[in-house]
Amino acid sequence: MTDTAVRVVGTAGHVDHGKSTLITALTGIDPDRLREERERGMTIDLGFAWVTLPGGGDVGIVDVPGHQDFIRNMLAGVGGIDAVILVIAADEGVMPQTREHLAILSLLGVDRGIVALTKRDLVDAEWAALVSDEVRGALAGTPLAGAPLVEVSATARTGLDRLLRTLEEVLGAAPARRDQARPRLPVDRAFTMSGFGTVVTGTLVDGSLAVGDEIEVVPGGARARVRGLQTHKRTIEVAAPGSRVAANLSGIDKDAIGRGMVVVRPGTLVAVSVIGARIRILEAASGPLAHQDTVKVHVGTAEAVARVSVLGGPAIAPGSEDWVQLRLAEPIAVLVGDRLVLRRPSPSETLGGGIVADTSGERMRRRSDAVAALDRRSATSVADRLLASLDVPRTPEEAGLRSGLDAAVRDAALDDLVATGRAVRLADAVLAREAFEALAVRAERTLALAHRRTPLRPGASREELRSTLGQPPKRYAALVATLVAAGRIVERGTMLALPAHRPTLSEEQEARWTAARAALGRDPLQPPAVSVLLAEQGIDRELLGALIERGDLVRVSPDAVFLPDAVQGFGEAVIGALERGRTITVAAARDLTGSSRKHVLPLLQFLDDHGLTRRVNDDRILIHAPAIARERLRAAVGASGERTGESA
Ligand SMILES: Nc1nc2c(ncn2[C@@H]2O[C@H](COP(=O)(O)OP(=O)(O)O)[C@@H](O)[C@H]2O)c(=O)[nH]1
Ligand SMILES: [Mg+2]
Repeated sequence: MTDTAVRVVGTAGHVDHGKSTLITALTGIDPDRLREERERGMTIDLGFAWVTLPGGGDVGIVDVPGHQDFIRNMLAGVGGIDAVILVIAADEGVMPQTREHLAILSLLGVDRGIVALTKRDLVDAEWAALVSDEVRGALAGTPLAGAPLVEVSATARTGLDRLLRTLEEVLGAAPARRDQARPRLPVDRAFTMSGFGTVVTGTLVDGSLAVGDEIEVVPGGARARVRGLQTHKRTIEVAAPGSRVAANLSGIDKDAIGRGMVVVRPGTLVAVSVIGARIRILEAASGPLAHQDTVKVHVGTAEAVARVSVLGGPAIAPGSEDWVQLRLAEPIAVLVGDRLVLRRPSPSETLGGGIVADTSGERMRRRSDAVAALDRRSATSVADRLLASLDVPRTPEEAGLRSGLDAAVRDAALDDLVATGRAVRLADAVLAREAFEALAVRAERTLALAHRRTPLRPGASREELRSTLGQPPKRYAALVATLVAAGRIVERGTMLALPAHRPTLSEEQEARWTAARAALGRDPLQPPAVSVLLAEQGIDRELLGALIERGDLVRVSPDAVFLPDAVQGFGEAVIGALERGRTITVAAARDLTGSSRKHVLPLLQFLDDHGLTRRVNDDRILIHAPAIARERLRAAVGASGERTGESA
């Protein structure tokens, strides 16, 4: 027993051509499990069986109904299959549902399979050859054109071994099922088993499922846990992508889950009500698909009624294709890249199908905009597809989801886009260069507006800017850092500003400042406290901030400001003294500069803080050579505000 080749095949073909009988002959399991099916001798719903191939691998088989009344069940069954066994009765040959199933397989991208020419016991060799030719003609131009044809009889049990060997060859050439670590189990059956509770079955795609996993059911959002797993009635711990799975779920009622829903890891898939897709209408369709037509959309095991907006013109003629937007009556769980089939409800007919290109739900006002957006999203190059999904910052996972790329391809393409400057990283997210530019320009405009509204303020607060850009904190911080590094905006204390912005004072404020400067200049090393400036000179906090910003004042401590020249002079005096005497005490600094202890303490602390001096017990010593200390002093006095030409 090998677990490596976990494959699923489906049957297809006209009613009564011998599909179910063939599966029973091959597997010993009668796929017609419903009493009604057994009574009527006709498959109504999906049936399931499995068989061990000659080489040892197991293959699951989904048996579908052939009758045209049950095409919807057939569609639910062939979603995740690796290959098809197209069954054609040798006595009847190609019939309407042979062609319809063939068309559906082609729309769903099932391009591997074999033709089983059944009921071979009922015809002679000449007739069989004739029908074979007819079959070749029907397959011509379809993805199954080159499929091997095997003549079998289920009742006489001829050709069965050859059929299995051929099936093994076809499956051997099939690519491994993709594993995107994002399992999806489109549910085809949900039922209760006494002693177990709710069980769902389906063909698992895109990832594996393990016992103990927490899952979510989409749509609906119900949560549950995987209590047990089986494939082909064998109990397993982990189900591999591409396998038939029966999952026993705990914590969920049977009524909360059914065909059409998808079991996923919580939060990895959302249901959508608007789908953008490129749709091809079958050559054999009875008429065009017109704008505003009502159709049935089939994707995975789900189906939904939808209104069609044809985007490129009034209608899509048989044999041609166009973009459409499907507005669904009920949301369904789909991903970009999923195949879908459109049917007309009555008279029942398969119209065509295509690939989901957009699930963003955006409704474009103009058709041309919608077409352009969909063209971009479905662009053939991987990088372009990815880029099209980066119209706003998205995580690699989100971008991959939207562009239908798996992790390895996605990450390589992202690295390339970032390296070539076509995309920009912001924390956990990436966005297209144009989208980044749009954000950058919005940031600049917001700041320009803030500067105009509050000319005195050094800038806008980070929170103000963030609220207009609407980004989560980490991405916003990364955006600001990128713009600062590029010199497009500057940080002014806790504020952000355009580099050219200088706080501008009104005439009246300038007058107040002139008076305050005179007060500060009277005894520059013993200036009035901030509280006094406020009370007596009308220098409020905002004006004070602007003056510091302009470089007219140096903030030495939260409550002490000095004129720049005073700080400069004090610093030079201290450096000079330390050049001569190595250490200086607070008292010595006070006497040297003719200041007071109250003022000298914060000034000395300021020098410490700016890396000129260091405190050793009650003394200060120079950290570096005097030349370096002088340079640091200039920087410290200048850096507490950006010095403008006039005040420097
Ligand atoms: N003589 C003969 N009859 C067959 C063979 N396979 C199926 N049948 C009969 O054809 C009828 C339809 O078969 P069934 O498997 O239900 O067809 P399905 O609708 O394609 O699943 C049944 O009466 C079968 O007994 C076969 O190889 N030879
Ligand atoms: Mg059948």
